[in-house]
Amino acid sequence: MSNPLFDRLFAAGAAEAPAIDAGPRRYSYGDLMAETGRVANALADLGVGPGDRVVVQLDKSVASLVLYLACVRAGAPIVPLNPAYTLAELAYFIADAQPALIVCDPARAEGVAGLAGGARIETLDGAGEGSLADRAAASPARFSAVDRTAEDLAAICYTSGTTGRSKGAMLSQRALATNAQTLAALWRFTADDVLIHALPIYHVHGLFVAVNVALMAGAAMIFQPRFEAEAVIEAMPRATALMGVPTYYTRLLASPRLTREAAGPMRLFVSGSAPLLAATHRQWQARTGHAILERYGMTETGMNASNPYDGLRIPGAVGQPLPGVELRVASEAGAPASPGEIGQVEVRGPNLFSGYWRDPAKTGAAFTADGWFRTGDLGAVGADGYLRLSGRGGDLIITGGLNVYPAEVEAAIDAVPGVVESAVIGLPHGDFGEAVTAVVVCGSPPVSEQAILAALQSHLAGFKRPRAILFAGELPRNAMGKVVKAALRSAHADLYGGAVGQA
Ligand code: MLC
Ligand code: AMP
Repeated sequence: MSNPLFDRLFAAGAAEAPAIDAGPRRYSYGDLMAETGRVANALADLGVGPGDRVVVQLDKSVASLVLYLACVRAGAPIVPLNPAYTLAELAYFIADAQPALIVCDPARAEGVAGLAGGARIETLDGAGEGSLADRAAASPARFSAVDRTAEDLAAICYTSGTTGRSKGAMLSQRALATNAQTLAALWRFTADDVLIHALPIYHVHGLFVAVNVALMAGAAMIFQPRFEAEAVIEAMPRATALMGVPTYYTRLLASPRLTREAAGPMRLFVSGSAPLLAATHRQWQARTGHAILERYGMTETGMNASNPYDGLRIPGAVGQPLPGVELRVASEAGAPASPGEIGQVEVRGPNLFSGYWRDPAKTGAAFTADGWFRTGDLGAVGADGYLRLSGRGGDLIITGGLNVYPAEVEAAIDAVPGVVESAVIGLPHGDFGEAVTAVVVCGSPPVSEQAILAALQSHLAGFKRPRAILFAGELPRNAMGKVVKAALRSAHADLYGGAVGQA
């Protein structure tokens, strides 16, 4: 009888050991266990049973972290969602996931009620106050973790589709537990570590890499509500490790307070979710004396590859397959690529998701006939055994570590009265790596940039809305009539000053 993920998350931390430092409030592993028990009891009282989905759209707080742990303990798959999503975006996820419970900010409750279907709604705000907190406070701390098999689901995480709607990646207890265990060992996490946790916890990086790795090692976390470069630098003397997206590293480098002394006590800086420029890697090493450890993963697979803890961390390379993970590159013809040859990256291993929620057709299409997952990423494995990524098959834009699918943004822009058509591209940007940019063809009378942005406000989360809108008489097309986005990208490559600023 066990709950493999929950058991492992709490296996290493001694009850009295520090787990979370959240400003004035600190929590030991014992406190975390008790808080988690109260929320798990509250979930049970609300009728949330094993397998029931819990949709969570909350600001980052210790309470929202505890809710994740309580869902694992209660056997209820969590569906974490970016708090920046509009109600229009939320409607799809709720209809698709069919949750038993939705937990949202009190300010959102009224709007969410109109979308909830049969789901119950409870609230939690950024300070951890709300109806769920009230229920938990009145509930006992003891709770027997619900029995789960390794194949039972722990989470459903939505990834946007290149075409069509978002797909819910089903993540099992096995996938999450084995991946975090592997990373904790590879990156040498122990109970002596203190991780600066500045990432959001609605995505794989902040939740299943940062939180799971730290807890499984019995380490402590300095839990910051959002990324602020100065707050991270301030925490470094009390910490040993940081995980972040490349934007964190470029913003930290922009601070004169980032020095070798400031970073001195730290032992590990991990980057992932988007390409880390080799220039950033080198600049970081020159300034702090530390080589950033870059790793590669995705929602469907967790982490796949990592630069080594000992040994060479190569700028521009995402490293070697993790222990237990198989990785291959398929050439265009489907044959194994030769060393250095660019092809499709495919992976296999216990870290893989269990398919897309209620979508066997998309699940089937995501795997090769011999059972490997097609990541959609392009890359090459060199003679040195390191994987170097060189782009993606589709037009995916990664901005500040968040994925944006042009098709979704184009559909929203095209729906604005007066717009004839649009093409959305990512252009090099010093802060975000890539910036969402729209090229729009208008009818007569023309529509202004402000009018388009205002119309998008209630449809798209801020990170998906274009940083700039360019107007054109027509879009470049090839002989097949398809918009040639590569031509648009090269024509406007310097719109934000190119990638130079990022180095
Ligand atoms: C916020 N904004 C962004 C943005 N984040 N715009 C583009 N890209 C982003 N990533 C917009 C807001 O809508 C707002 O616009 C304005 O920027 C200021 O918002 P903010 O909240 O103050 O921004 P900031 O706090 O500076 O956030 C930027 C950030 C954050 C980079 C710190 O986005 C972040 O923490 N990103 C990490 C995402 C992450 O965890 N990715 C991992 C995915 S898992 P306006 O117009 O409203 O003013 C994954 C798998 C793997 O990929 O391998 O890990
Ligand atoms: P997501 O769908 O949000 O999980 O994003 C996963 C995608 O992020 C991957 O398929 C890659 O394209 C990208 N990604 C993750 N880590 C890296 C990295 N270290 N370098 C380049 N791209 C990365």
